Amino acid sequence: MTEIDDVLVTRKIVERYSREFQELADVDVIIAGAGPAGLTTARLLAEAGKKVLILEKKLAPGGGMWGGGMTFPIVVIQPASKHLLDAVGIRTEDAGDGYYTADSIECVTKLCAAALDAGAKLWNAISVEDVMIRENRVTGVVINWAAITVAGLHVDPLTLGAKVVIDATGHDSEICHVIQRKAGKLDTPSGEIEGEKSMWAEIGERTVVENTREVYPGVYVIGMAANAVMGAPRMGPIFGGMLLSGEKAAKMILERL
Ligand code: 48H
Repeated sequence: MTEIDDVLVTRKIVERYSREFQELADVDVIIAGAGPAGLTTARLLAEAGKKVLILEKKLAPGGGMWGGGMTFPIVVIQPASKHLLDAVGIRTEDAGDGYYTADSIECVTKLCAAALDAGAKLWNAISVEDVMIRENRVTGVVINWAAITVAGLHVDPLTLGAKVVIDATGHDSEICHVIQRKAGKLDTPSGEIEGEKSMWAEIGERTVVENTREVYPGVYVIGMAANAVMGAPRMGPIFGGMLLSGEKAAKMILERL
């Protein structure tokens, strides 16, 4: 058996991380947020051969999907989005009345595994705190360790370049907020973030797909963030719209890359 040298363990980790950091300093698509919408887009873009980097500020990917409905680990989806679960081997149950259910833990783990298997890279514990803008177009993101942000330390960040940036940060729509603060106008009815409306699943599920769009040159908003930015309702523990939003964004982005 090989002897384990503690310092060599350190070297192996730093060696690989530095190599990967160099390779991924400039990519086709950066996705901020590893919830169901971000993971679905990541898989589809990576399957199409794009260089995709997902940045997630928490340790665990999955966003709001782990907890199902009020921590009952079950989600509901509608038939129109079932193909996006089938594609990654997530088992669904026909619950009658036009609803399917799925285990939320199985959903998160398989959506994530499928994105990685397709070639997307995911870095956790990294926050996207700002964007780079050149000639009224976003050309990349500004990142910091999430632990630094949480500790409130004054540490200057680093930057990563991307042809397209996706705001998949959920309810908080953090990337759009940064753009609004720093660049002004977004492609929304008022030119500003409209704000999320209260629960109405039927409307919210439809609008989350309609609202998936390029909201500023070089930036797409998807998933719950799309409804938050466009002034549409939340929808509770129904996740099909998140997956369909991810699918729509991938199609739109592939048409231009
Ligand atoms: C890096 C960040 C940053 C940042 C946040 O919330 P999510 O699961 O987002 P979606 O859109 O894929 O799914 C929404 C769904 O989970 C949900 O909340 C629903 C359906 N709600 C309905 C209702 O009525 O409440 O994932 C977003 C991810 C999270 O993991 C965040 O930690 C991460 O984005 N994130 N990552 N940099 N600045 N901000």
